[in-house]
Formats: sequence, structure tokens, C-alpha cells
Amino acid sequence: MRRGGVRKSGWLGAAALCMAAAALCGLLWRGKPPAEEGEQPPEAPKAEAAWVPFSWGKEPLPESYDSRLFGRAPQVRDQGSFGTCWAFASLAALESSLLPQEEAEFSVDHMSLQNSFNLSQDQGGEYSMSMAYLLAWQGPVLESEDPYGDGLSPEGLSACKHVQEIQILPSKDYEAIKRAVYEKGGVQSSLYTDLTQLGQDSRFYNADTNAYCYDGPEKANHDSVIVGWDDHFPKENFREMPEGDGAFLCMNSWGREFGDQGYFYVSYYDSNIGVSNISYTGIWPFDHYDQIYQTDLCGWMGQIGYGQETVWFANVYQAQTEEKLEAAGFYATMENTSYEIYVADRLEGEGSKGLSEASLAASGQLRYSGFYTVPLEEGIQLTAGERFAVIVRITTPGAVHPAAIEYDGGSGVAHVDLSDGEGYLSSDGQSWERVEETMNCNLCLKEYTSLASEFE
Ligand SMILES: [Ca+2]
Ligand SMILES: [Ca+2]
Repeated sequence: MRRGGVRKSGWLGAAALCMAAAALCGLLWRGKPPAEEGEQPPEAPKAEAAWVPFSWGKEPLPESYDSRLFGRAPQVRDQGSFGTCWAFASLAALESSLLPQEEAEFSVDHMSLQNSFNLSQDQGGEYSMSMAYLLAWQGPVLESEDPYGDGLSPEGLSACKHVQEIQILPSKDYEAIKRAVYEKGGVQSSLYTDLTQLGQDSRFYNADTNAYCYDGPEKANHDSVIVGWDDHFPKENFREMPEGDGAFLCMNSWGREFGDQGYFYVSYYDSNIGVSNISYTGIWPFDHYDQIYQTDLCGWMGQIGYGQETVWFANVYQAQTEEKLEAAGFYATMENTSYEIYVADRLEGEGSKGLSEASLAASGQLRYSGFYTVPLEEGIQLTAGERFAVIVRITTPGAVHPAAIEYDGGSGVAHVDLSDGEGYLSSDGQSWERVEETMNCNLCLKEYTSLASEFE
């Protein structure tokens, strides 16, 4: 039986948080005007690209695909009366990405209660919150450690996986979505639904064929997971006939009584499905790196830059023990971002001193936006107490504010702590400004280390 009558949509309403990024851009534009032609920063030397992100194949995809037939669909679950669809959808997508090799059930309570946001389980959430929680190594934890819906969430649990790469597939790129489902597992996506109760009538949903299509202007208010597709799903199956055939197979979090054992079909012509699409492409064992240095527990909340496609950003940290710096993690805020990663170790003196004498440690290109963890070509030995920095130069075609930041937009939704960071921004890699002081933000740039005992 259901726990409650009314189902919260699970979303925060119009643009409360997630792509507040876009809204913040305008606010945070500052600094120098775009460079005149001929004033571009000098080209840096290129390192060999030894590492690439999870790369998608090229072979043709089938006309239909159903994850359930290949043991790649996780358990259907029931969010009950809480607004937790966003967490169910992220964790189901994550579980699906591990299947069929590894079966896990992750805790929605933990994701929705032990994150860095001030929202109760009744208040909804969205994918940027799940990304922030996972990438900060706040989770995932197992469902058995923190069962759902009991109003409790134990403190002190640690992540059983390290999520290091999340690709955001382009809006309405159905080929990319299908490929991700086929090669990597469920894709978290969102739609608008007016269904609030099981068995409720909706003019967008045909309960006989489990077929949903909404083609109006409402914004998405519900998250689900795309786990398959059928290019020939008949348009006649929908209550209001769309332009053509074809639908995604989606997994819902309304229990097995909904749809076909918890699954339903969403038309290719639905206005929201496939607009925001998250694929968990890098899920590593919890001991893949030992230590994470970060200042952005709330994740990607806004963007900054100098009104040009290229920007330099750096976070300075202090090594806790003897460690080896292994990798850096950051967001590509749009497609086709290229990057160069530099490391400055044994920093002496205050402020940005030493940042401009860093050595190139990795470079490459990222096709989709999202979060990427790039291993350094050679690990850098750190001693306890040493100040060190990773510096990233990114070029994002079409962007005016290419660097992702943690920033308090004033909505009260996020617990933004600016005291945990020492970040620097530069248009040329030479002259730096301290972002906590000049822009009230932290930079989204994580650094990962291994402990000394493991490499000696
Ligand atoms: Ca619990
Ligand atoms: Ca912070």
C-alpha cells in the first residue's frame, strides 16, 4: 500500500537551483572585457593525452532495446509520499551502470538527508544535488546501512563507491541518450507529469498501454531513468497522438503497481524527456583514491569567467600527510571543452605566489559537459603540511563563463561554506584574483591523492 495520498513532484519548482548556473552567469560576469583580436593568451605546450574520458562507441544501435532483458535494470522502488524522485532516479541510474556485473542497492535516505542542502525529503531536489553529493564522496552508501523512509539517517557512514565522472548528454540528442543506455546503463532524465496519485486520470497518460506524452510548455517536475527505447512504439498507443512513433522505456519510482511493473513509455515527442540527461560514466571502488581535497560540497551552482572562452582557475590545498597527488576533477560547463592541467607543489609564501610557475601535468578534450576526473601523467609526491595547487586552463567554445563555482544564490537551499577554499582565477595564467574575496565563491576543482603507504 502507498504511504501517502499526494505525491510531491520531487522538484524545487522553476529553476530554483540546478541550472541556476545559467541565471548566475549574468550576475557574475565581471573582470576584463573580452580580449581584442590578437590578445589571446599564449598557447601552452601540449602534453601527450594519455588519458581519455569514458568514450562512446560508433557501431549502429538497435531499433529497440530493453535493459530488463539483459539484467541491467535495478529493482523498482517506491518513493511513497516524499519528494525524492531525484534521488531515486540518480541512484537507480547509478545501480544500473554497475549491472549486470555488480548488484547494489543504494540509500535514498542518505542521499536526500546527508547532503549539503537545506531541504527536507518533502521539498524535492534535482540532479545537481545528487551530482554534488556523489562527487563530494558523501555517498553512495548501501540501503541496508540507511533504510528508506524511517525518518532516520545515521551519521558517519562513508561512501562505498567513488563517483569520478558524470557526463551530461546534450539536450534532445536521442542518439547520445540511446548509446549511453546501451553502453553504460540507465540515464537519469526528467519530464513534466500531472500525475500525483496512483490510478489518477491524466490526459497525457494511457494506462492501457503505459504510454505517456506531454508536449506542452510546462517545465519538468519529475525525474525518472531511461532504460531502453523502441523506435517503432506506435503513436496510436498514446492518449493524444504524437507526430510519430517511438518512445523511451523509463523506470519510475512509484512502485510496481504503476505502469508495466513500474515501467512506462515516454514518447520521443514529449517536450521534456531527453532535455537533461545524466550518465554515470565513472564509478570507481571506494579505495581508488584515498583522499579528496575539495571546496565545493554543493557542486556546480554557477559559473564565472572573463567574458571569453578561456579561463585559468586554481585551488590551493595543504597536504594532510605524506601523499601522492594523483588526479584533478572539474566540470566542463559546455561541450567540446579542452583543458590543460598544471601542478604547482611546494608552494611557499602567501596567496597566488608560485601559481604562474606550474608544470603541465595533463591535457585533453572533453566532448560532453559534466564532471571529469583526469589522472596526472605522473603522480606528485607531497609532504605533510605542504601547500600545493592544481591549475586548470579550460577553453569552452561558446562560453563566456567557463568555470563552475559553488556560490550562494541566496535562496537558502544550499549550505554554502566559503571558508573551506583558497581559489584563484586568471585570464592569462599570470595575474590572479582570489575568488573567495572578489567574487564570493569557491571554485569547483577537486584534487585526489593516494596515501604514502600504498605507493612505497
Ligand atoms: Ca533511514
Ligand atoms: Ca565551499
